[in-house]
Amino acid sequence: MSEAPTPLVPAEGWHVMHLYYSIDYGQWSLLSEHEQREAKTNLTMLVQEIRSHKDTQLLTYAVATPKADIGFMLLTPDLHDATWFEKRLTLALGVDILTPTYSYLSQTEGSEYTTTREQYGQETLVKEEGMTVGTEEYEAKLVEFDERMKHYTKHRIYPVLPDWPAICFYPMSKRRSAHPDYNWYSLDHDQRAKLMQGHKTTGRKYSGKILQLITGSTGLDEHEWGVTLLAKDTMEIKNIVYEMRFDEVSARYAEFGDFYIGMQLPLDLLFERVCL
Ligand code: 76R
Repeated sequence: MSEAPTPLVPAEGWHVMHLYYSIDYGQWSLLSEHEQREAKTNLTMLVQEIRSHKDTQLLTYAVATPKADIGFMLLTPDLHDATWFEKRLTLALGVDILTPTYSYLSQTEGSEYTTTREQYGQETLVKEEGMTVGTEEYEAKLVEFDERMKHYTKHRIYPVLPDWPAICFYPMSKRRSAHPDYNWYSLDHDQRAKLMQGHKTTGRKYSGKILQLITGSTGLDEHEWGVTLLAKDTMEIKNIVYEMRFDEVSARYAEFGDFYIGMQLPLDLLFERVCL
């Protein structure tokens, strides 16, 4: 046997796959009750195996509307593992039961627009909140900021996703039109960073209500980012996406792919939800 392949692990972060399947209920109905039970046990065991793999998370969800029936979000460092898990998930209920209908490959990544300590001090504390540099209040706010950003930066590269019931996924890109006012990539970094300020302010309002993960996909898949939003109420998803449409970065520069809404469920309940 040949040696195991060299791992394909990004220097920083993990690979992420969003996987959507439809169920072939015709094929499923041809299985005996015993075979159906066995198939479900197979998938359950595989999900457990994947979840026990190092640095790996697998979210399982039922998909609302017939765009798909079952969805998985897989986060794992090595692309070999991701692909091996993905093929086995496709086959776990038996050949021809699950048909992939949509998928998206991306990687966790940091952001070049993350607020710096200096920006926060100058723009938010001094300009917006009228504080004086060096005061006790100012310093306390900076300590709070450092703590929050340490958490945020770590979350973007090595996230831990909660089991919140609603999961929304959509891919997006920033516009590259011939018109310079509508070409994100022809703006210089300062202009882009400035535009991102409004986005961050809107985003922070949803802290605690929306858990957002932006993963990068340039060169990996069709769009430039994958947007994953977890929430306890689908209204929060609708609200944040609506509100962000008014931010200049989204209003002027964002282009979106299809939207998928899922309900995170443990497998036994997921099987029931999708009539398996
Ligand atoms: O505080 C900071 O400095 C980090 C703030 C931050 C950055 C840099 C942030 C916060 N985002 C950043 C970058 Mn975001 N985000 C989206 C979408 O539908 C749409 O219109 C856009 C989809 C949502 C819903 C969202 C939510 N964000 C980005 C980027 C650029 C990629 C990069 O980083 O280089 C994109 C494409 C993008 C898209 N964003 C937040 C949110 C929310 C809820 C927050 C607040 C997070 C928090 O503070 O807890």
